[in-house]
Amino acid sequence: MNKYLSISPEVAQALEEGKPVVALESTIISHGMPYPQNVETALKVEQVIRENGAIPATIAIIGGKLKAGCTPEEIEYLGKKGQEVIKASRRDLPVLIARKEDGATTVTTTMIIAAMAGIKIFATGGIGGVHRHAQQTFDISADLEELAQTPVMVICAGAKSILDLGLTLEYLETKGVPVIGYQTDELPAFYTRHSGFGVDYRMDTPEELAAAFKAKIDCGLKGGMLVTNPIPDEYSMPKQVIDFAIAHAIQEMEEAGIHGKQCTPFLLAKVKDLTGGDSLAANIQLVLNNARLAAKTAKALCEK
Ligand code: PSU
Ligand code: MN
Repeated sequence: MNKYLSISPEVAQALEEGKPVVALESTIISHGMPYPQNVETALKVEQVIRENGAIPATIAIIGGKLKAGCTPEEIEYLGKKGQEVIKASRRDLPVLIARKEDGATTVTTTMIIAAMAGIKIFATGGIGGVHRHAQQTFDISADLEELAQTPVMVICAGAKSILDLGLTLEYLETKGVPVIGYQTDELPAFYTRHSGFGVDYRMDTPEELAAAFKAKIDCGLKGGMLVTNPIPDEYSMPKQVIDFAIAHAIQEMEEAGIHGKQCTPFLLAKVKDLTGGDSLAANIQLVLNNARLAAKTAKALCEK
């Protein structure tokens, strides 16, 4: 184990005893939702994971330490400090460690730290991907490269159509990342259950997900697996409302000349403003739904 990693006693014990553990990211806390809903949601997600038989490990960088398992106080700290916590992707890790700074982990860095700790399953809301107009901007999330190389299963609700979903799927195919639809043949689009794009495979039980992931690990095939779990029907949003908000947000972003790591947070915040509390409520529900599936899958993987 490396000296920069700090695994909480509860998570360390669970891993040692071969019990199921689910990793959770912290960019969703510091950058993805407003305070105090971000903290409430993060704690609720942990509770849902426990209720479904696994141990939660919220991942973050605090004072330069790579944390696998945050305390409720640390989650409160990350939530309250919000946007001031640096959004930490792969390229940021070494600098934040050396400077003993805080970092909110994206899908990328959560996968990295989960893999260091020996955690195999990770639940979140949405992943980054190939942005619209990436042909000009080259804006492709590091999340896709991480899925190509780090052996962690990421359970999400698909990707928001702030991205080019078709190009995101092409990229994942090139990189050899299996894209699984949970109880669906179609890639879900975060707030909505449908995108019009097919997934590689449909699987209907946590056991099936665990078996495929175990096979991947046992064969030494590098990289992760992307499980896309549609938002429950009763919480999904009308497609026109979301499409309108996203189109508007992208236009504003281009006019404002936003680029680099600011793009995703800018778009997410704009979409949230334009759709009011509805999108926040949907966001919370889909994360809880993913946490449930992740806990069950982590359990199934431990039983294999
Ligand atoms: N997409 C969402 N919600 C999020 C993110 C993406 O719907 O919170 C966050 C995740 O942490 C993801 C990161 O890993 O944004 C991707 O950022 P970028 O596009 O800059 O790589
Ligand atoms: Mn980007």
